[in-house]
Amino acid sequence: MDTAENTQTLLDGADLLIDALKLNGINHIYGLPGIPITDLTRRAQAAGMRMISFRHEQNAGNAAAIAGFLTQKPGICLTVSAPGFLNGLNALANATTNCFPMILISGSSEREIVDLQQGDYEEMDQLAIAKPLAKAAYRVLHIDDIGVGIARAIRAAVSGRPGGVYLDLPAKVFAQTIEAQAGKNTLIKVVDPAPRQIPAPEAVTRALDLLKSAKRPLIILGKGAAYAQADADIRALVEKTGIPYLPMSMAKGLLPDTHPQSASAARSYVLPEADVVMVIGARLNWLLSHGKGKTWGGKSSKDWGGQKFVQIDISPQEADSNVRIDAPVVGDIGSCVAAMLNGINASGGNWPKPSGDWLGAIEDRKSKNVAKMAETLAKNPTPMNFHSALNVVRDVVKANPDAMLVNEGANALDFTRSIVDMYKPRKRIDVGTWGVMGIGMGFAVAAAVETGLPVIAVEGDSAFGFSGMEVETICRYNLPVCVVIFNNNGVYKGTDVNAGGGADVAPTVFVKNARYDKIIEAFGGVGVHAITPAELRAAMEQAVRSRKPTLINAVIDETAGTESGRITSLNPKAAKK
Ligand code: ADP
Ligand code: TZD
Repeated sequence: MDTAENTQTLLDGADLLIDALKLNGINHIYGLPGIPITDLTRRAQAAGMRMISFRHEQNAGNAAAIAGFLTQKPGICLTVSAPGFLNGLNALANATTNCFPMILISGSSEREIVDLQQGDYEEMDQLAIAKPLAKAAYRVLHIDDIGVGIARAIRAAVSGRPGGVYLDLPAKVFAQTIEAQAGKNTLIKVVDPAPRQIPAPEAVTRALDLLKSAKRPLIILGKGAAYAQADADIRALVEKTGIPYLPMSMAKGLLPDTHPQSASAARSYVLPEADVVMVIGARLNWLLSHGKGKTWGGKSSKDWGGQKFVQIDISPQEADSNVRIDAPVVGDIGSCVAAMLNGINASGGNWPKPSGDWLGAIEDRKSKNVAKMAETLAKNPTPMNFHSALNVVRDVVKANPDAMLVNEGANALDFTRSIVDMYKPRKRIDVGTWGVMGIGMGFAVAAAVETGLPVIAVEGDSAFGFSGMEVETICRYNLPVCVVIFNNNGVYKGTDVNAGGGADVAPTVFVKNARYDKIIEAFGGVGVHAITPAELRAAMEQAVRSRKPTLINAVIDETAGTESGRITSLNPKAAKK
C-alpha cells in the first residue's frame, strides 16, 4: 500500500468523535474554538454538522443545555482547556441543577504533565473539577474508546433524571489514528437512551386513592412535565379530573395559561387551602417554599400546612426531600400520567370532580385578581413601567403563540412570568432553579437554532449584560431573535445612591439612559429605542414579522423595580443599629 492509500484508510480522533455524534442523531454543536479543538470545529462543519460558534463558553453551554431541554437529546458544548472549560462549567452546573441534558466536551492538556503538575499549556485537572458539578464525568484516553465515551455520556445525560455530563478529551486523542473500519466498529449507536420507567401499579393506586379522597385538590406542573413531552396526556389528566392546576414558570403553556382550570391568578389562595396536592415534574424546593410554611398555611416558616402530597418524578430520591410525600409515583412522567389516566378511565364516569365550593372560591379570587391586573395594565404612564411595557409583550406573544420566550432579570422576570400568558408547551425558557442571570442570549440562540421559530427575549438591563456580546452571534447567524431590554438604569432599579456620599454611583446603578440598541447596530442588526408602548409594539411586531435580529431598548421608569423583585425577603436582614 502506498502512503496516500494508507492515510485514506485511517481515521483520527476528531473524525471518530464527529461520527459518534452523528451516529446518535446529534447534529448541532455549541462551542468556541481554540487549541486543541479548532480543527475539530471546522471538520464538524465540513461533515455537515451545524457548529454554532459563540463569544463566551458560558453562553455556548447555556445554549447546549436548553437545546437538551427542548429536544430531549443532549445538547453539546465544545470548549478548549482550562479557562474555556471553566467558562462552560457554569452552564454545566446549571444544567445539572435544572435537570437539562447536556454534554460539555472539553479538550484538555496532556495527562502525564497535568498529573505531575509540570505546567502544560492551559493545565488543569478538569475531570476532577467537573465531577461534583456534573451528573457524570468521563475521560477518554484512547481513540478506540471514543465511541464508548460518547455512548456513556449520552445515556448519563438523558436517562433517569436528566443532567449535565462532562467528557474530557486530552489533545492527543484527537491526533491518534485508527484504521477506518476498525474505528467505525468501535462506535455505538445508543439503543433506547432514556428507557421508559413504568411506575409500580400499587403506587399508582395509592396516588389515585389519595386524590379521590381530596376535598380541595390541586395539581402543580413543573418543568419536568414540560420536558417529558407527554403534553396530550397531561392535559387529559388535568381535564378528566377537573382539578385546578398551577404551572411552574417553565411549565407555563403546557396547558394554555387561559385554561379555565389554571389557578395561577389565585396562587396565594390555592396553596394554603389545598388539602391534596399532586406535584408532577417539580421539586418542592425554594420556588415552592419547600412545601411548608406560611405560603402553605403553616403558622411559622417551618410549619407544615397540613397538605398531603402525591409526587410524580423519575428520581426515587426526590420524595420526602422537604415534606412527607404520602403517595410517591416513581417513573417517567409519560408512563406515570398514562397509568394514572388508565386508572381514572377504569372508574368509568365515577371519578369525583372537585366540589363546586372549591372551584367557585378559586374562580372568585381569579376574577378579582384578573380585573385588578387589567386595570393596572391599561394605565399608560410616562415613562413606561413594567406593566405598560408587558401589556405590549403579552399581546405580541398572544398573536404569535409559537414564538419562543426567553426571560431573565428580577422584576423583568417576575412581572413577565405573571403577565405574559403562554399558549403552547416549552415556549417559555428562563432562569430556572437557580434564578441565574446570564442564560439570555445562549438560550435565545439555541431556541432559534433548534426550533427555527421567532424568539423574543425579555431581559432586564443587568441580566442582558451577562451575555450581551452574543448579539454578534445572533447577527452572524442571522437568527430570528428579538431582544427587548427593560432598561431601568440598573440592577432592580436605577435610583440607588452611594451610601458613602462619594463620586462613584451606587453598586446597583448603571450609566443613565444607556442606548443598548446601538450594540446590535454595530453588527448590522436592527436597533430600536422605544419610549412609548406604541413604539415598543411596532418594533416587536416588525421584528417577529421580518425575523431580522433586533434589539429594542425599552425605556422603563428607573424607580419602577423593587429589590430582587418578588424574592426580596430572601435578602439577609441587616442588624438594626
Ligand atoms: P420546576 O423548577 O419547574 O419546579 P424542577 O426542576 O424543580 O421543576 O423539577 C423537575 C423535576 O422533574 C425533577 O425532580 C426531575 O427529576 C423531574 N423529571 C425530569 N424529567 C422527568 C421525566 N421525564 N419523568 C419524570 N420526572 C422527570
Ligand atoms: N449573578 C448571577 C449569575 N445570578 C444572579 N441571580 C445574580 C448575580 C443576582 N441578580 C439577581 O438575582 S437579578 C439580577 C442580579 C444581578 C439583575 C436584576 O436587574 P435587571 O432586572 O436589570 O436584570 P430588573 O428588571 O431591573 O429587576
